[in-house]
Amino acid sequence: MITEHIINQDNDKRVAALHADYDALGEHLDRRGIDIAVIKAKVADYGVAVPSWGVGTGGTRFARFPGKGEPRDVFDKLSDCGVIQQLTRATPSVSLHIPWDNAPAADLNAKAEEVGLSFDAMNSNTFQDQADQPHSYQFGSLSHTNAATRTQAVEHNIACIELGAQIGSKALTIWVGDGSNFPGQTNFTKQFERYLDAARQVYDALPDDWTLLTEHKMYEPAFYSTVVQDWGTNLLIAQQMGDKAKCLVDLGHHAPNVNIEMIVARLTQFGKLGGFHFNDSKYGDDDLDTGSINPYQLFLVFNELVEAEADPDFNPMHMLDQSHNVTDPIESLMVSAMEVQRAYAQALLVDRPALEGFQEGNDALMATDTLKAAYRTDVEPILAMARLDQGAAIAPIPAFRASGYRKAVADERPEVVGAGGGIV
Ligand SMILES: [Mn+2]
Repeated sequence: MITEHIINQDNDKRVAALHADYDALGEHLDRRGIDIAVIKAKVADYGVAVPSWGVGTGGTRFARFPGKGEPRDVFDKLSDCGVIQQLTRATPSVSLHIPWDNAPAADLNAKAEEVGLSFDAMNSNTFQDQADQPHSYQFGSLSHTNAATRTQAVEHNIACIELGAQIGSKALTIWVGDGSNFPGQTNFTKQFERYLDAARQVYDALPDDWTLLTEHKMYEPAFYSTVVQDWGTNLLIAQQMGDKAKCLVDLGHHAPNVNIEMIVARLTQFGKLGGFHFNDSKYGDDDLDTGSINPYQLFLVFNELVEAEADPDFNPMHMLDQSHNVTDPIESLMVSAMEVQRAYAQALLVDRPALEGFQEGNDALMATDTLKAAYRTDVEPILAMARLDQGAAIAPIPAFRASGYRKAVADERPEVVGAGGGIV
């Protein structure tokens, strides 16, 4: 972990300028009828989970280039996630992926306590064969034509729930690679029936206070059809299962130009928005850093979330899910967590009574300008002050680079060649 001294040393260089910027923004927001302290408190309360696999270097279908000091196991991953939380105070929890992160629950709990983290959703893996499993997932898992393969996949999901229950997790995310590569290869209807039947068995094993999250994806690893190809199919699954089943929206899993914020609104309206996998994309499921391509879209998603926030039961899970091929994963995850916070802060600035008035009066220009006025506001002083208040870094990237953490872990962790890449 990084010493407080390193963080304070870097903060000392920036604190005077931050106070000046924060006070100026406070005056500006005050003229708009907004109390900056209220926004800062909400930002400070906000957290986005880090995926354990995100701290390793990802890869593409072409190659994987190992990074320096990559985590060797789940405990190294938790150390790296602890650093992200320490410097940003925006990532209080970690989402584990089983079997990649399999370890005794007591050891996971002890390490999480040591680095100041809790556990978010559990992620099962039935898109990849493990060394000791009798049935292959090459032709699917929960929807496989062979009943024994489906049973094996169901049992794996139940094992994930059992481990999760011992480490304080409250959700299971099922993601499958099931689908087809050729027209005619699979009967769409029978395949989906098999999927629903197997998913039902997992759902029935879920504790009462847990949520089952399913995620849609239109292509990859299957390239002709996937069994959960779009949000419509995903919603059908959640409706078929019951109240504990909800839909996960991965920002990268949509066709180009799809109105994702509207999907968010629809799922919210019917109580089926379970959570997010934040990332960004240019062409397809590129797994690019959150907010790096289309920060306005991210803001519009958060505009819907803030609109729904008034309902106390509305509590979707937020996680980053991206692949880092040319950056230090710790740095990318810190920047991405802050981009999510930024979109949230900007969405909190939307003048909602004014927006509603313009909507009711059919003033399209002023309605959209009301959103833009919030989006144009530079909220960085709010985010930075929220970090400073909590003992984190005003500027996490320079503080991380000054700490020498990456070099220190590179010295003790040998290069990992075969580790799992960024996923789904
Ligand atoms: Mn995802």
